[in-house]
Amino acid sequence: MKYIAKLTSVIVVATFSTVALAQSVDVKDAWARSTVQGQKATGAFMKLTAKEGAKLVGGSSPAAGVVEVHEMKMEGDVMKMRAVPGGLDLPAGKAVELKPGGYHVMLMDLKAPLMKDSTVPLTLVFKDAKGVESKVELKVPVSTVAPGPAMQMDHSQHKM
Ligand SMILES: [Cu+2]
Repeated sequence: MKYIAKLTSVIVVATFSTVALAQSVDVKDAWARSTVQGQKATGAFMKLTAKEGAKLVGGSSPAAGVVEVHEMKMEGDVMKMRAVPGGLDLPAGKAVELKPGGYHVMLMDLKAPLMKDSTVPLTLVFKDAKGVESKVELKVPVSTVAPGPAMQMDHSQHKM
């Protein structure tokens, strides 16, 4: 119950788009896919721009037992996903998009379903070229499809 109270108070702070507290990596358009009862894993998606270049090496969330950086790839005609070895490269100044069907932040061992229109706290861990770690704390909006300008629904479902 304590956890829920905490969540409610931070929602007030979070604005419509995700607010990143660190300056080194810019996070835009973050969202996490909602889950149903019994579902143990889901993905979080966003656009990341590292001004000086960095790597997304991991994350954590009070809502999930395990957070990993994943990629999806077609192998033959099977879609497979796996942890990105060594982390996801973020070239300096270039926006890298994490999206359904591609790179994503995988939330596993979920403690409760992620309800549509709620938010999930997510901490991303980055490493710069010198190997120095930095963290970005997010309140990621939970949605069934990628939120976006106008009606992008058809497109986002296509990409799955
Ligand atoms: Cu995954």
